[in-house]
Amino acid sequence: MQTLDSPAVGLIDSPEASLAELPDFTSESYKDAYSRINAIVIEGEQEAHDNYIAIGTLIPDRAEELKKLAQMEMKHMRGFTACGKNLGVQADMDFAKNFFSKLHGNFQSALSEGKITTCFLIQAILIEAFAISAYHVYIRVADPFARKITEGVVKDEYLHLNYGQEWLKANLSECKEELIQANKTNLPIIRSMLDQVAEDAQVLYMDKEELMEEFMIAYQDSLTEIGLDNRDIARMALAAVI
Ligand code: PL3
Ligand code: FE2
Ligand code: FE2
Repeated sequence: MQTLDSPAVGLIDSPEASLAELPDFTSESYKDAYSRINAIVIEGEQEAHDNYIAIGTLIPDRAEELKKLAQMEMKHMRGFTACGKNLGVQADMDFAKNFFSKLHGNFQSALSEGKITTCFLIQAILIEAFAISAYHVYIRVADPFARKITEGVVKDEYLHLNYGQEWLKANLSECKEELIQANKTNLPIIRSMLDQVAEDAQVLYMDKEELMEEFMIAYQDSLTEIGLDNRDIARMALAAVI
């Protein structure tokens, strides 16, 4: 275990992390955990790309805008692929595909039924809030190469969250019931994904409670923006714990 006195310890200069200890990015245990987490992020960015293109087929007059979001996701995917390469890690893509399979299946069913609200909730709210929380926590403990990339990515993810938010807000009166139902089905899946990744995340010095806290902030802020009141939001958030 490195200590602050150890010469190998890296200190980063952002204020909130100025005294934080960083993991040993070259250790086998770090690389092993990273092979799964890196794959999750690569797969998540790829699926986000596909999902925005797919939502564009349901709202053709928004297809151009959605294509721009999708292109950003491809750029994110390439960035995170480079992060893995930089550490000499081979991403475990089979693991990642399985990790996303439930959410992927639910998105595909919603898509085939033309349920735009459910598609936006899954991709633009739940997945983006999950990504934002993970990237915020990761930035504090990432290697310098990955930190730079992740800082660029997280700004884009807010644009994506906002995009979904704006659509849901504009359509709230017609979509509220579907939104609540879709949340009830899919928030527990996000919760279990977080549980599944927690052990590997800890190896990267990413704390589970911190991840949950960041997620709840992004998620609740976004529901507020959409126009839901505190009681609705509390009810919706409860789906994560019961
Ligand atoms: C949408 O733009 C992106 C979707 C990606 C979802 C990622 C979830 C990440 C969970 C694991 C936390 C690790 C973060 C570390 C980054 C290398
Ligand atoms: Fe992304
Ligand atoms: Fe995104």
